[in-house]
Amino acid sequence: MALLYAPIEPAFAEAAAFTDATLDALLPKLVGPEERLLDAMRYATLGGGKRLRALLVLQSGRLFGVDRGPLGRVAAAVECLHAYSLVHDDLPAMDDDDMRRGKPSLHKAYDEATAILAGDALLTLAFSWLASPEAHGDPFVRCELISRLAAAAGHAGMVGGQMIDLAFEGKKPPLPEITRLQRMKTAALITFCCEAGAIMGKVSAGARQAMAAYGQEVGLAFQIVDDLLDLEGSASETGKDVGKDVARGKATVVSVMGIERARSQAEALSQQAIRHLDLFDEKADLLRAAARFVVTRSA
Ligand code: GRG
Repeated sequence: MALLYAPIEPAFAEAAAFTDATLDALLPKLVGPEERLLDAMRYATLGGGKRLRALLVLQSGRLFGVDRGPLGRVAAAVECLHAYSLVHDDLPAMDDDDMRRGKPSLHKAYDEATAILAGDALLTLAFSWLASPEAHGDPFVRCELISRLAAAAGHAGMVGGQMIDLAFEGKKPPLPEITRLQRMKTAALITFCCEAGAIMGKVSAGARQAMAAYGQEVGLAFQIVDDLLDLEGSASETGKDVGKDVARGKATVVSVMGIERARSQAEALSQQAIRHLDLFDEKADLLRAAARFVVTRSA
């Protein structure tokens, strides 16, 4: 039977408010002939999204006693990069989605050229925030954050996973290949979020490894539930069109295993994630609750 942890909603609300305020302060102000681009960057990043990645950065850092200011900057950087991935993912050449976070996708609200440029600018801006001394006083830590995030987001992570996702459309790849794709596309960035606090706290290799293992399982469970919500959820709750995976012939854990086995698999991953936190005390309870959240969420 699943253990009950403290409610996670207040931590999500706090992560969202803190991240929005940090993003608002860090994003460029609307000036000059490039104002349309800057406005689009704000449209993509502010006032929406669950802020799961920010929450994971903030809670992993809290576990290791990292200061809130630097954590806020790293959380904002991850959400900025995540927003880029959603903007590009929604483009007609990618998943071709008209709705995101309950409002028109960026290319619908603006235009495709602006969406491509805003995504590019958000991606690069995220790294500049990590390069600042305000992200961490130790330049070696900043370099580690930058190189780990680059690995998670690039060809061996999110972008590579997206390429495989597109290549698998209409095909029936074996389950291990789908799992590899989901590790890259979704779990790599979520793993970075969970490792970030350990990197910033300069903790032992064992503690960092536990956080990375936790992030992997949470990331995979999150993607399985995302695919389940695409099949069974509603557009009003998820804030985006549903039923797209079947329509596009997407290869997912759900398409291979079926709904019930996929749900059990997500549940098992959540339990496994929680076990990776066994070496931490009750300070990790919100992370334990986050692992429950990813498999019980409806949006
Ligand atoms: C480089 C042209 C170009 C495109 C890249 C990087 C990329 C396109 C796509 C990334 C793949 C991607 C969007 C994976 C999806 C992961 C996922 C389930 C995202 C939804 O995350 P939520 O539900 O979103 O946390 P919110 O809105 O709550 O932040």
